[in-house]
Formats: sequence, C-alpha cells, structure tokens
Amino acid sequence: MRTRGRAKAKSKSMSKSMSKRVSKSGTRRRSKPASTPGGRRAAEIRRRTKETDISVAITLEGQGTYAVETGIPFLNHMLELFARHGFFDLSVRAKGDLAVDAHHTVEDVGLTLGEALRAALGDKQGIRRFGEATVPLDEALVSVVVDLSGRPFLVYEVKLEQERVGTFDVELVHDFLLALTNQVGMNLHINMISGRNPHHIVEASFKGLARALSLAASADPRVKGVLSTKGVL
Ligand SMILES: [Mn+2]
Repeated sequence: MRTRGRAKAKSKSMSKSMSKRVSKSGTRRRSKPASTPGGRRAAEIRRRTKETDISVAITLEGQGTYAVETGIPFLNHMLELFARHGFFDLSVRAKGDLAVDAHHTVEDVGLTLGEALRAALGDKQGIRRFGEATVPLDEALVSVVVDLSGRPFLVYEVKLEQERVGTFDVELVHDFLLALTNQVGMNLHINMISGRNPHHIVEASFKGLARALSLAASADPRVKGVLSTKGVL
C-alpha cells in the first residue's frame, strides 16, 4: 500500500526556550526542541488532546537507554527495542483513552515521536540523509529504507495473516508508521521479505526502522551543509 502523507516539510524554529502554541486542531503542545548538551541532538515534545496526553524525549546520540510507559505492553516492547537498536535515549509517557481502544494512543505516540525526531534532527546539516537495514528475526526478514528528505511518503508492504499479537491489533502498526512518517517528513519504505509470526515481523520492522534511522541521522564528514543539490532538506 502506498500512502502519500500530508506535506509537513516546513522546518521549525530551533528556539531553546519552552514554547506554547495551539494548533489548528486545537491541540495544545509544549515543545522544547534541540537542546544540545555536548553537541548532542535532542528534543522534548508534549502533546495533549482530549484523547491522549503524551510526552516524548529523545537524544539521537544516546546509548540506547529507555523509559517507556504507554499502557500498551506490545507498543512498549517495540519502542524499547527501537531505542536500544537505534542507540537513541528515549522516554515515552502516554496516557490515552484505552477504554475506547488502543488506536488513539498508538497513533498519537507515533505523531509525538515523529515530532520529537524532526525537532532533534534540526536543519539536517552534515548527515547521511539515507539509511537502510534488513533485519531478521527467525523466519521473518524485513527491509527498511529511510530518506530524511522532508517529503513524507510511506510504503508499507507487510502482509500479516493474523490480526493480533496477544491483545494488540497489528493493523495499528500501519497507523503508527503513517503518523511517524508524516511528522518526521521522511520517505519510509518497509518491505517484508519473508515472515509468518506477526510478533517477529513487527519486531523486525521496528529494529530495522531504528537501525535505518540511526544511520540516516548520523554524520558523514564529507557532507558540507545538507546533502541535496536543492540545498534544503
Ligand atoms: Mn519480542
């Protein structure tokens, strides 16, 4: 399935001060983008609606440490291994209307994590821009390719025969990835090469995403400015 995202390419102000704003949808947000102790790229985002209240803090040059509590154990598991395998330091705190179902919380965690990643990436000077990883987990093999292009586009070619992992509806992974893709402003291709067990397939996808993003966000000393003949990412 190919999904064109909403255009969200405009870069944000990198003000160090806390800022409050109200988006068109009425969402109250507080963000503290790109504090960079020791030159490390980091951001904190809080996103609150009537459905969810989510805080994400991420450091790109981390050690893979994490503190994740979303109220959804399978999502916690995926975000924890995302941090570990991307060597990001990640904190995610989410309180959502899980009594309705997990959809709002999963999608809004994707939005907030994407917003934090975009803020931490800043102006993308000196980075590789492209990253890819093919990750196995037993019978599952998943390829993930990222371009931090500023143009949101998700290709998610993953066929899951079972609808659930435990109580988790695996269709929500697609919604999470779409939200993330739109907010980061990236081109993300996830292609399942083989697989049977949905837990294995989704886990290989998140590990691949972590490795591909980590590579794309890493510095290449040959890159002066941004890696684009257009001059802007
Ligand atoms: Mn697992």
